[in-house]
Amino acid sequence: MGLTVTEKILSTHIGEGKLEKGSVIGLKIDQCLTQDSTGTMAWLQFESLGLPKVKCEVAVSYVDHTSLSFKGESSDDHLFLRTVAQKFGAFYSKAGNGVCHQVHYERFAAPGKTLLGSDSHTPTSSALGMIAIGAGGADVAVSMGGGYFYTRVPKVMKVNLLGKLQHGVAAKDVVLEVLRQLTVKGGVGYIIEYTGPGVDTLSIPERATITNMGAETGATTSVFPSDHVTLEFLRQQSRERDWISLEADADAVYDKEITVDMDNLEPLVAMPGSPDNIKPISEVEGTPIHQVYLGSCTNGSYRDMAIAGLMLEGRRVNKEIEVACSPGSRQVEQQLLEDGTFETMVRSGVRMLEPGCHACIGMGFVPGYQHYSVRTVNRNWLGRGGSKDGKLILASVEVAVASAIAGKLADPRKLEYPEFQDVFEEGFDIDDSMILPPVAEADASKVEVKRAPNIKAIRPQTPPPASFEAEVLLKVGDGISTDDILPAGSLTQHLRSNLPEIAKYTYYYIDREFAKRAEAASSGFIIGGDNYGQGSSREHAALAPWQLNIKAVFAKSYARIHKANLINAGIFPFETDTDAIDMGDKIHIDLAGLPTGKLVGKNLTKGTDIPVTIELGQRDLDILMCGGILAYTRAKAS
Ligand code: MIC
Ligand code: SF4
Repeated sequence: MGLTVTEKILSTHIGEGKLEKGSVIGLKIDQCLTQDSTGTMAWLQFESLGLPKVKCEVAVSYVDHTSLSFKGESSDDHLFLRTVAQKFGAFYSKAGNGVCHQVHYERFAAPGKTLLGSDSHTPTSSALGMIAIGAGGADVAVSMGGGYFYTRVPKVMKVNLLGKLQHGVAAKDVVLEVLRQLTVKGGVGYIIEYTGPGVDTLSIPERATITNMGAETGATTSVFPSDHVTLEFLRQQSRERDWISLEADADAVYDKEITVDMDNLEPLVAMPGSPDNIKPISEVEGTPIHQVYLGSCTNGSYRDMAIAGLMLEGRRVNKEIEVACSPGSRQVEQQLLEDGTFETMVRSGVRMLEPGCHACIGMGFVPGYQHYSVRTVNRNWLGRGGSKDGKLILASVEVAVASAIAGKLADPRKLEYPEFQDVFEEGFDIDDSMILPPVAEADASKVEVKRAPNIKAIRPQTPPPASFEAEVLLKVGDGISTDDILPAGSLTQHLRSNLPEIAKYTYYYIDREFAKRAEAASSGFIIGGDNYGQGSSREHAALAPWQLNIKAVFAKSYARIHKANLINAGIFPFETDTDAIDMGDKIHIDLAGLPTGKLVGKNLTKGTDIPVTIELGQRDLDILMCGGILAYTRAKAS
């Protein structure tokens, strides 16, 4: 039987367990990445392992989420991240060098390798035929230290790509179509693998848009083969030595298959509220808008920006709206300067920002009350843009620019503009001067890790009692995202290394009293619905409730990364039908049945039983019984 690309890479990286669907394996990790908003926690946890240096082949500490340092605490975080990288043998990508995923696939991603990153869009690098997975900072810390990444062997879903993208239709529309078919839950438990004749027609930046936003389906990652297109891209980056050919065998077997026919695809948008709230442009054309934002790790490539330039040549953005753009990386920015696109953009009225995450995470360019903002980013939940009042529409660069010109949602197929030609096809003058290489081992020991007072150590994790009895302190519905649990943006971004402070913003937009209520109680529970904790890898969304004494979450189902983060934080992720449980109910649950995965809680307020399940591997169970991954790692070491 033939193998998929996924199986080929996983089979060469199994460190523990067997490659059988659903069973837990320990995966060897070749490369690791961290960024500034999850990185301080990841590196603090790495330090607590007591190792002299990172053990994976490549580790990179990026600064992109807080690159403009709206608060001094962020500059303190950057200094910590630089010195800790230098001490322990990692690369450091400075503020202004770009979004981690864009820089990583340009400068480090390599076919056949594995990458673990403390950011949910780490799968972007899988565009080059690698298995790149997002995880919580604790898991990344362990893999930086040479430890395996434990995960269940996912099923493999084939996306059969047919045809070729037509004028005005983009790779973003391919992934929006995948989201339309799968929804934000349809990828859970899968690695999505792209095959079929259409693959050949897509460049690496287009593939990266697709693998990036595949994260929104809940999939572990999305992977493309490594072919002649991959080789060409690596040649442009002067990295052809990293290339290997990697394709699925003709008789490879998949667990599920869907088809996207690019010949007949129309531009799509995700309307406010959720990345799977998909509408064809023809249905929503004419919707008035206030803002357009171009950039992010989804659409920040040279190709994306150059297309924006081609569409804007000889045109101006509509006078009534604001348009801003941040290139994905400094390499992209330099290319835009060299080919003249930067000037075209500025002349047309686009406000050019430095490379980084910026508006995508609500760090600037926050939409006003009930304002529609068209963005080329990947997420549009309530509060995502930095205020709960803005309405975010996700779109391709083509739709965003056509809308910027029209001042309302517009169909790019109706606009004439030249086809994209890559003027850097032969290669580009590579400048890595904003990536500091690892410090030589002899000098590394002399580096002092700089820690400002805002960088607070995590309080000790303690083993759970034999049973819990506590009140439901919050009940929420289906699809709660990590942005709901712990909002991003300028409100909290500078507090990422200060758990006691950032915890005060837990569920800030949903229930402003929650944090105070939880802090006052010595223990408590949260009740959730389906796909609880979807979205980012933000382990603060688990650590902040832990800081507030939350002992367990009862939900109908969980998103993969958040469930792992809850376990790492020592919070029990129980699964149950939560409809009959209400806020204020008192629940008793005995943990004796834990190893069987089946327990019965008691709703003391209602006098009813609550049958719960909890799916745990042996390692998960051990982590929970130690009180969290830090306590577990320490116990193992001693
Ligand atoms: C995001 O896009 O939600 C983030 C901000 O990049 C997060 C990480 C974080 O919270 O820092 C992610 O995707 O994991
Ligand atoms: Fe940054 Fe946005 Fe990408 Fe997250 S999704 S890494 S905030 S650009």
